[in-house]
Amino acid sequence: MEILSAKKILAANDKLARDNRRRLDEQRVFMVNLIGSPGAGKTTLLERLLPEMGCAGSLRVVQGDMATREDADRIEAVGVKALQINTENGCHLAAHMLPPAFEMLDLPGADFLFVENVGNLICPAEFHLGEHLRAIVLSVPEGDDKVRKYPPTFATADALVVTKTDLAASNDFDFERVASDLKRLSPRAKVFKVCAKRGEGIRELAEWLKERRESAFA
Ligand SMILES: Nc1nc2c(ncn2[C@@H]2O[C@H](COP(=O)(O)OP(=O)(O)OP(=O)(O)O)[C@@H](O)[C@H]2O)c(=O)[nH]1
Ligand SMILES: [Mg+2]
Repeated sequence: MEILSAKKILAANDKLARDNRRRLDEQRVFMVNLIGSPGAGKTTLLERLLPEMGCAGSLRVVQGDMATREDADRIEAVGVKALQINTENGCHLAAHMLPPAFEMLDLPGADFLFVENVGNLICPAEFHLGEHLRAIVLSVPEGDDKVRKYPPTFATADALVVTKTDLAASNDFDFERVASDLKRLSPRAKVFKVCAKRGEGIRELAEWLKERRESAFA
């Protein structure tokens, strides 16, 4: 009997991710995959970031959650077209889930597609979606040891967005330690410190994402 190994499943996912990427490139839509633990502040970040990105009509969001459409509702409340994917028992999004979302979100004409992956710091890392950029979201209350304790995930980061910086003092959060752990795993990754509650650090992140899109499609 033939065994379908995890390696083969990932290879099949990678192929579909490449197909997604080709389609996004053709349509000049820059896809950002946001990965982080449940409650890291991903949706709150998007609620503040999207209005900083410019024209709402040029933005699309896919929300991955096991259940509910609450996150998509939150995004639509800031005026951006969003689609909720419910994975039911699934702990991550996978590349095959994206093409139906592309259709439903009317992708041509968009500049950015943000994907908020299912809240999980481990499983989404291996499943590429065809994204141009991967941002790992780490909130201060999770602790400053997480980068070195979950290396496979952080090794794939193009950006690390540290959220809830208003809680740094009460959590003895060591930003320098986080940055040096990340440098070993993903030297290319840029670090952003963000407090969505106060709107701090959001503009810098928005500007950088726009620059990244411009250079990707130059
Ligand atoms: N203190 C503080 N709390 C925040 C900040 N950003 C988000 N939160 C809170 O963190 C909690 C989780 O925020 P969400 O944005 O829903 O987190 P999430 O990562 O989208 O969660 P899932 O989608 O369930 O994985 C909420 O109670 C937010 O109000 C912040 O900058 N500071
Ligand atoms: Mg969320």
